Amino acid sequence: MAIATSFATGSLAGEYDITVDRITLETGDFSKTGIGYNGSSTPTVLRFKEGEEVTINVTNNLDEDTSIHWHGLILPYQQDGVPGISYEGIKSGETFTYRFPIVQSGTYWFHSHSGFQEPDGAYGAIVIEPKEREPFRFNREYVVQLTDAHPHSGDRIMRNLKLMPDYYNRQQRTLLDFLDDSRDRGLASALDDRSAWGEMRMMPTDVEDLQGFTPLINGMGPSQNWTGLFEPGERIRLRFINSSAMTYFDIRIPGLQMTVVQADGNNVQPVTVDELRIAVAETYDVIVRPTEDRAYTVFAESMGRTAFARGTLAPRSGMEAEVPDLREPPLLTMADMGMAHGEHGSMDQGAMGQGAMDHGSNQPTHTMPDSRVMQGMNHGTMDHSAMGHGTMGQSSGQPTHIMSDGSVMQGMDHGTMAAAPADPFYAPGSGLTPQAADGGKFLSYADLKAQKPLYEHRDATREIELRLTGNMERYIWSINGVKFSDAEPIRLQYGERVRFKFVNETMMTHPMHLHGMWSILDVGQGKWNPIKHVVSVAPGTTVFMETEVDAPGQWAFHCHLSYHADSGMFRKVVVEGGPVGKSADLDTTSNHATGG
Ligand SMILES: [Cu+2]
Repeated sequence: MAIATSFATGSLAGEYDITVDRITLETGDFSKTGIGYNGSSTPTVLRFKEGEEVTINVTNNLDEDTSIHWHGLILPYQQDGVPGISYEGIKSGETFTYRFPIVQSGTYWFHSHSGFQEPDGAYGAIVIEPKEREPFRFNREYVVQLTDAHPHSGDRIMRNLKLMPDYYNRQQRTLLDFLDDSRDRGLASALDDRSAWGEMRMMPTDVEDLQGFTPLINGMGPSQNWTGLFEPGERIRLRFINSSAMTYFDIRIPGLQMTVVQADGNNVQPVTVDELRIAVAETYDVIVRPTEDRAYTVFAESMGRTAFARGTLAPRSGMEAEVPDLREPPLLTMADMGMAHGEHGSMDQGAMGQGAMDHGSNQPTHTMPDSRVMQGMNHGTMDHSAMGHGTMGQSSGQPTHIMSDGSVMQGMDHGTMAAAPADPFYAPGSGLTPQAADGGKFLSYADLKAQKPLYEHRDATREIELRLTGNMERYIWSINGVKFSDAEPIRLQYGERVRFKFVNETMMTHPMHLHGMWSILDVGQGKWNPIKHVVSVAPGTTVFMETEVDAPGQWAFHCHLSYHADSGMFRKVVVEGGPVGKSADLDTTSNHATGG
């Protein structure tokens, strides 16, 4: 075979050209001017082979600077494509040539790291064929690249969010909802609940802070119905990529189960599910096997249930299957505000703009009055030290979700909690814990195990705590209460194994993305912990990841929600030291970067 020959002679190399252009985006709901690659609103798919030396010439046809970041690829930092950290970016009219070896396989993507070009359409897919045979079989494959196309430009969205953080939240609860609550729960508790949310200056519907978008699959809106063809009985590999600016999707294909075989480009031990949630910037490869001669809907609901992407798998083009309705939007509970675990001592009340909440005076516990731990929490099988719940206040007796004014918080609904199995990646009692549409299996991070560990397992040499913080009222997002423009870089030493502790003190879910090095997500499986490039942290939870610091240079580390990254939830990481001749010549003072 040609590939084998190429490897033998060491000459496998490919050259690729990409132009960055103004394009017109037609979603079926609206049309707007956006940014695309190679003159097209259909995302470009780059196909590489593991071991290949790639040369990619990127020509900027815009009248502004651009950049391309190769999301999830392990490469020299000067090729990473983040203006202000990796390089200066690509000026209007110029061509920048990237050169790097492809040292991995799997599904990845690329996007602009300049301003809001990515939300405006500047994204594409990367598929890398492995050197060795894959541990699963498939007859054909499709890239299924999701995004949340918005009629407003990214710049306009950011301006509006800064003026009015709930500008795009169309699900604010109404008087009618309030009367419903009063009828269901009694007027007093409805009032208490209402005032608690009011004091926190947020809404229980703040699951998505950007609404009004049209989800696309491979550049096509629901009415345009992207379709992938199959022959009944074939195994089809779907490479899901979430290239949204802001939107998590819950994906299902009614009538088909999905066997997850890769997460973020790395093989995982296969797990068969009915539905999965894909965080912004994640990728999941699944295999489906439709046996019937009929169409199936690929249905991806936004996590806040305000919109859906829809595509079709069918034996012949033009076929359609039933399209499900959106489910009821989830409502945040006080558990999502960090009330569900014992991290309150570290909450920065000032930064959260919630001076009225007196966390100090109530012990958040999930211990029943008779001091039994609540059923359904499944603490027995949870590895507390690994999951970071070692500080949970289990012993102090009172089941208190009591506000400072003495009212008991609503929305915790302990009765129904007992029935649902606990998922350590969602705060207990959370309104966000996903459930499969028809009662089937929903993928959890806890299900992900590496097929083949990339690293020898060892204890971390150091722990770094990163509290995810924000001020919803001013639309400022930060880490440890400090936004990027005021922050010192995170300094790592080559050869360390660093354990990152994410404590989400906000009401939003944040997909945290470290460039240049793998993020080993701690699901309590030791050497089998999955290897990822994005780690999603739900409200009120503490999540750990570890990184073998094996890439000298300077890297970006940020929330992948575009408007969170831009408003400050972003850090520069400097890796000091390294093998002789390999350590980077660092500019460790500059702290300027843009984009998500
Ligand atoms: Cu965020």
